[in-house]
Amino acid sequence: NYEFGSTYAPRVSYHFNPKVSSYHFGVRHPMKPFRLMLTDHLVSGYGLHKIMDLYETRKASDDELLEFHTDDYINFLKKVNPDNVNKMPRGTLDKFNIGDDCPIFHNLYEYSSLYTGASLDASRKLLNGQSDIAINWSGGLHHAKKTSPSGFCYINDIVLSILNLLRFHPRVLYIDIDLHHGDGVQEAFYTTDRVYTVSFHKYNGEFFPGTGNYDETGCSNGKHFALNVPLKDGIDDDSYINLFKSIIDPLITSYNPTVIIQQCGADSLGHDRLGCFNLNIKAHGECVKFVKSFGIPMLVVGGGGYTPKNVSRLWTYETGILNNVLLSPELPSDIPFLNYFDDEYSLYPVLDDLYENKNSKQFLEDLRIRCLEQIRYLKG
Ligand code: ZL4
Ligand code: CA
Ligand code: ZN
Repeated sequence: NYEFGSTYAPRVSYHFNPKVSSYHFGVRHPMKPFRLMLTDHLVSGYGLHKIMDLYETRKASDDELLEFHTDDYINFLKKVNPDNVNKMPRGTLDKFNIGDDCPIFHNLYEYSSLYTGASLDASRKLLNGQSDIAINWSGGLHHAKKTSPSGFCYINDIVLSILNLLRFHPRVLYIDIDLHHGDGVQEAFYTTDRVYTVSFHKYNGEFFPGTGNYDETGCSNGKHFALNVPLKDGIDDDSYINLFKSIIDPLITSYNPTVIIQQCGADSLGHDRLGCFNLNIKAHGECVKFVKSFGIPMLVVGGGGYTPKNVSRLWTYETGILNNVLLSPELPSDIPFLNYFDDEYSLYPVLDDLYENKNSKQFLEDLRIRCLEQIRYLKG
């Protein structure tokens, strides 16, 4: 490991509770909280826990969850369990969107309040100036709605953290590089100019959650304060990085946010179980490094990511970046679950060899121009 970029040495805090990795969505469900345990072991295996402030996080309180979600929904989450779920009044499961994506599993409420508590703790560290960068890999559950779960997300820890940050921050920028559209966060702040949301994602009108075309740009006071970057299968490292930088650079300069929250969903990597992009770990990380280079306080959260070994590689690499440390490719040999990495004992496996890039040069250039036109509305 060696250090880089010594000019900006942010104070970094890392928010985690090992308990959050012990819940099970059910056999074969792609969302595996265990990936968080794997990440934590790799982070400490590389010695990164020694250079950050570590906080074991608490559960968010009901009152905190009610800052965004409805009473009705929170009460349902609190009382439902696998044994009583089929005895609920008719229509309850449909009303609360319970099914294969969002199943009722044991201690679901505890799981949700734990990852949310970690994001709220992290946002508090930024608010009181004790951290410049606060990390919660267990958060980033961007689909959850005010009155229901969606796409593996029950409580929207991002919306709740942004609401917390808005108490003192005039302008919050939300950047979402998960494979999926950050619909829950976009929707929550669609009519305000105090939060700018931007999401890069796979889009074809059908792919989950179905929203996120470039014509969704906000409404009312929020008109021109939402940006969507709809992409096709197979996007590669260079195309993604170029597009990301050429959008985020003018966006940060024009909007001038006082705090940034970046959702780092790992399903945009190549070889993801639910994915269709061709990104390598270093390219994904380059997007985090670029945002960090502006020196604006950052809340960094996880999100999707369905090939656990690569999720943990990525988030460990990004923890390094946020601490100005470039990690050696050689994995630490003394970590629990080392056998998970037996495909290749490297932090940087080749992940860009699966899909054809369906994003032509012309398509990407048109998209870039469209996005820059949107950003230009911010001036004057
Ligand atoms: C699964 O194998 O596209 C859930 C979900 C459970 C186990 C057993 C049930 C088998 C893939 C997905 C049947 C599963 C049918 N099990 C799932 C329209 C859909 C309806 C549900 O990264 N079926 C819904 C949600 C997406 C849909 C993506 C991304 C979250 C995030 C942030 C959420 N939902 C079609 C799918 C399986 C399953 C296998 C699955 N679900 C893949 N994509 C979806 O943005 C955390
Ligand atoms: Ca996204
Ligand atoms: Zn996703």
